[in-house]
Amino acid sequence: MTIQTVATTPFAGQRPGTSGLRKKVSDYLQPGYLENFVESIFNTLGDCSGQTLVVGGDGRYFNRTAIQVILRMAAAHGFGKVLVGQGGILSTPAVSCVIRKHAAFGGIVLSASHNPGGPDGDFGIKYNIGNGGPAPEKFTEAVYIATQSISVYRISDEAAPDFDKIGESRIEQMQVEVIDSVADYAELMETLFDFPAIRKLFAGGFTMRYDGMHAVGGPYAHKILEGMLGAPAGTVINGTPLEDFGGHHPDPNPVNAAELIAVMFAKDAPDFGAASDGDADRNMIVGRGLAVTPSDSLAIIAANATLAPGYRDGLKGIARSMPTSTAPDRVAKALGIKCYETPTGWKYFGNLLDAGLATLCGEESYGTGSNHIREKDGVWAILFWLNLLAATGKPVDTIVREHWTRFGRNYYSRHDYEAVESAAAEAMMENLRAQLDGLKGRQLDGFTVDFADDFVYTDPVDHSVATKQGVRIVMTDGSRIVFRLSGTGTEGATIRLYLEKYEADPARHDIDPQQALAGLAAIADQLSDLKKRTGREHPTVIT
Ligand code: G16
Repeated sequence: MTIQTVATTPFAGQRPGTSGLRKKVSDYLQPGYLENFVESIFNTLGDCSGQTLVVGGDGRYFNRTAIQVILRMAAAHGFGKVLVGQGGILSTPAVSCVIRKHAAFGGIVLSASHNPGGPDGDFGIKYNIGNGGPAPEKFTEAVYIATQSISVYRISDEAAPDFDKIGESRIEQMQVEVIDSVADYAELMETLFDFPAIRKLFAGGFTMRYDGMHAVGGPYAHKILEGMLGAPAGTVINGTPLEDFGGHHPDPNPVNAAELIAVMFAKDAPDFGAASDGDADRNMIVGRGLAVTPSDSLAIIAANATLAPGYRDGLKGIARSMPTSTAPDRVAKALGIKCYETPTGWKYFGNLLDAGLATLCGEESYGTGSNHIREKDGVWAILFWLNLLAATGKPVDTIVREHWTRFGRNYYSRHDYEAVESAAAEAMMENLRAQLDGLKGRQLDGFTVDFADDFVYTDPVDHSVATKQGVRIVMTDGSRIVFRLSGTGTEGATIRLYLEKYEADPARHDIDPQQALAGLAAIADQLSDLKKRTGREHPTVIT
């Protein structure tokens, strides 16, 4: 069989966003669209000969077709070996784990994460580097530049080998090894958490509901929770990955995981509830009658980290994305360690983790993780909470309330305005930026502005600078209003408004968050003129 050199022309708009190239499936179905992007990745990598690549995805529509193309193109580019998850399945954290364990050159993750799937849904591709983490911006920008001038791509004309059965085969000179999708990941989890204590917890009648949302987390939860940890069958619901996620939006938040929330807020609720997203890197933690915010979850994990065997020696530091609440900062202060504030995007944590500056990382967007891999990790976060529940013997709501009593409560909410007309969203941001210089010291409905800026991040390791990472208005009491445009949407623009208010007094820890934040929401609307500019009276989603 031969390597074909196929003539092609550039597609506009192949610039990776917050996390890879996320587009409608219909975009990816255009002849050459996928090939152009993959060719640009390989060309940006340079000499790939003899190298090992990891490939897998969340099982959404087009996953299998994309893997076949990638295998044929990897063979044409001289890769020595590709490790593929059985059936094309690998969660995003599992890709990171496999890259690291097998010292691979890098990996390709096929997922649009929490975005809906199916022929009318979304698809995505992301390249991860040898440390197991998302490629940094300088790489993704180089890929984008390559997509703009591409004229040919190289591909083997041999059919891609079957990747449903574990085993080895070849395409051209390249070895294709189909691996168990869960084994390497499960083995790593066992080194981090007290599995015997969690097994004992389940054996004692502890009940849990894990919602796989018909996404890739299901196989991992089946094997680890019901298999290795002895949780009763039925603990995992919606545990079979489907190409369209059963028509649902696989985003583990109280809005999209409403089924789980209903179970956890019922009278006979299980002790613990959890969910993960399309590619199983996000997580939601729910106790009886209480959904834990991602920012609180990170803070609580950090405050109790030494209860888990893998973190017994303590933390080097914590890192959170800028819009994430400052709850983890309070824990870092108490622990005498640093809390880094990065732009949104897991890629910004990579250097901090590699340099040993941070051990735990987290984001408001239901992402939590640590230095065990270089992606956020939904199942890991759920296991951390199980370890915590087993070690303390306390229920989720007691752990959360005790945390608030000790550190204070950071009321927090995100308001999303989806599929807004892009020009209107951009104009709103520009108008906010234009006001920033005049805001310092201004009195706004009982708050005084401490400072206002458009977040700029200088990486402490490689000193790269990321600008325009979100407009923030910070009050003298630490309350914050943050505006930014999402980098993961596929339709128009998504405006994200993040609201945070700190409350130290335990007597005031039971207010409805939307009520606690209503004053800040009104100020945000007044400053941005959001309703008038977008024509939207209400957010599309409130989490
Ligand atoms: C990705 C990134 C996260 C980010 C999230 C939302 O997550 O990895 O770092 O917080 O998108 O980003 P945005 O606010 O720009 O939409 P995922 O789970 O979608 O890969």
